Amino acid sequence: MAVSQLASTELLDAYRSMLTVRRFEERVLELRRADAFAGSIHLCAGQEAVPVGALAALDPGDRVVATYRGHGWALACGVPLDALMAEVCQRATGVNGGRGGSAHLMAPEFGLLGENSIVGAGMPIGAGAALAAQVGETGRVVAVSIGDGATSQGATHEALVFAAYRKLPLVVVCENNGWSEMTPIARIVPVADLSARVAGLGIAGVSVDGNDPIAVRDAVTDAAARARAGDGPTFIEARCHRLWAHYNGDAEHYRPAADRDSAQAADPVMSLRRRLAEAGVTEGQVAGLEHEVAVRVDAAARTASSAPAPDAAGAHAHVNVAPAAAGDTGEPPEERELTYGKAVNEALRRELAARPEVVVYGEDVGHAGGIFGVTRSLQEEFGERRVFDMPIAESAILGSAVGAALEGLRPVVEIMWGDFMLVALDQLINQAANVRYVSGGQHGAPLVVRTQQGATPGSCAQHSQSLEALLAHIPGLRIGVPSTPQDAHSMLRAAVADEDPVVLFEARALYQHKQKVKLGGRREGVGGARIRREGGDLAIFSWGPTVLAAEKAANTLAGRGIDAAVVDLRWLAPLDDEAIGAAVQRTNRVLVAHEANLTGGFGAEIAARIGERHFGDLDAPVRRVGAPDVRIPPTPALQGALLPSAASIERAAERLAVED
Ligand SMILES: Cc1ncc(C[n+]2csc(CCOP(=O)(O)OP(=O)(O)O)c2C)c(N)n1
Repeated sequence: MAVSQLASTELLDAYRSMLTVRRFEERVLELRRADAFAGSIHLCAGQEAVPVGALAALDPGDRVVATYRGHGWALACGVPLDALMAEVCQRATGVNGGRGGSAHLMAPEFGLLGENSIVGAGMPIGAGAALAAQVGETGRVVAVSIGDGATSQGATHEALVFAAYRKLPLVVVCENNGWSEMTPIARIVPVADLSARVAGLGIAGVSVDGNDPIAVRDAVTDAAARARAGDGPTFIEARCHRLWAHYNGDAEHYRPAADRDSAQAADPVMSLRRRLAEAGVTEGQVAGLEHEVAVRVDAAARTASSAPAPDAAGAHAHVNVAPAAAGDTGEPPEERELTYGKAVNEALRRELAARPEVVVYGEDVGHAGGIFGVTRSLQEEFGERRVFDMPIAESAILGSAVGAALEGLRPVVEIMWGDFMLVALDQLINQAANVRYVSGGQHGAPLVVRTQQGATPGSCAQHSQSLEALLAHIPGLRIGVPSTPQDAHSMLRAAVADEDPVVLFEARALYQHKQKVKLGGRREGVGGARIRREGGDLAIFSWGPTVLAAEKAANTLAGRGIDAAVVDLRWLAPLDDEAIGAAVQRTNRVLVAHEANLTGGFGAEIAARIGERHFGDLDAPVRRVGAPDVRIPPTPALQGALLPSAASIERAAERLAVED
């Protein structure tokens, strides 16, 4: 549309919004320089036309995922000036009570699912929110803002592959400001149009003038229409300039003066001001608007800088909510003999039947029913919309679960082998685990990750690890390690009821184990150890497949007059400290047995807790049995020399029973 054809009110609205962003960023920089708050800030001066243009094209119910350079997106979403300024200034009155700050704030109530300090990480989250829109048929569109540098990220690529495959209602707005921190994008990426990078993915790509809010609005309007029509994602490259440094402490020693000059010359706020005059808006009108914006932003800055810091007493709060309590499934109780794998399948089937918000997905999970057959027949029963295959893209699997959970789905996703989670840990540790804390308890990411782990004959070093301690280290995650068909079933059902992210490490070695499994009736809560064997001489704490070895060892020891209790801890987070304490009090001797290697294994945590809480009660130090600190070879003869077994547990317990 030619300038003269644009209504002056439309231009004035855009000018007001862009100027608000610019003034906001100026005040933020001043406040930071005055030490009104701490840390780095990444300001969006020069890029205001992108969020303002994009939001002009979106509907009120649509969603936005932004980056650390996201103040403009937050303002365009309608996050109130005062609450936003206070958050940037790390105040109690901030939109997240000072827990998000400039780079990691969120306001889903205004459609802003969050900023992100991890480059590219918002992409899978946005794809997950788009998945929720598609599954829930809400008609919503999700816009994700990324930088040019983020186009090289694996998470970005994975999310695009996923969005193209599922035709998700996703609009990616790539703000190409020419710089990836201190490196020009042109030096890294050998294509002039970043939008060309998505052509091979089957995604529509366009490049537009990101200095022009109307051009951005029009591109997003087309993309949103395509998304709402079910035609899938669009990638929009909005070419713009970074007017200021990458962050407040950046002296830009690497940036040629000419580049800075061209950014100044293209200043979108000044350009739009000139266009206002061409469209017949008087200088008086413009000056009035500018005064009004300055007054509002200055007031927000004043209010924020005099607002109180968050109360330090609350610093511990909102890591998790209380674990899911026991409840009633509403299903008639019954008992069936099931394998461990089938018990998981039955839990998924019942959750899919009971809760329309449950979706189940992962690699080979849909049509084929999983490489171990655990999800077999679920797609036939519940349809391709709720049970589906994923690309080989673990960041997309885990990250989309975060976005989908934020938007009301209950994703239960499968990571085929625990070892594969390592390629996508960002989405669990930096994303899922953070949501509740950063939002001051206002939002959560209730999702379940099922995976399987451990060594079996022939499994190589990249398919054998026991990684539970790695994730149990992360505040915000719940970790379960079921050792029986019953627990594989019950713990999964409890996990789906939980309001926080749960990772369940199933035991591949046990998938064919059979047991009578109680189904329906009462649903367990999350947490709680299980006493597998009573005993007064010593207590063996264990979890996962090692519990079986511990039981076998205890039975043998009983024949020799040593009475060992076996406690299956089941949940490492939340950990059943009461059960640990009770077993310590009864026996005064503790052995921890796990398959993972010892250094930094979860046994070390248990030993430390017992040391801190029960030191005077112990008759001997806490002893541990686990793999030595080596890699796991596939060869059974070598595995046998490394992995804990009933025999090694038995030997350790026998020594411990007589230790002074
Ligand atoms: C995964 C990850 N790698 C590196 C960084 C450090 N880092 C922060 S911003 C940035 C530049 C990103 O450039 P771009 O995507 O173009 O966005 P812009 O900063 O220009 O908005 C880098 C490398 C990070 N935060 N996350």
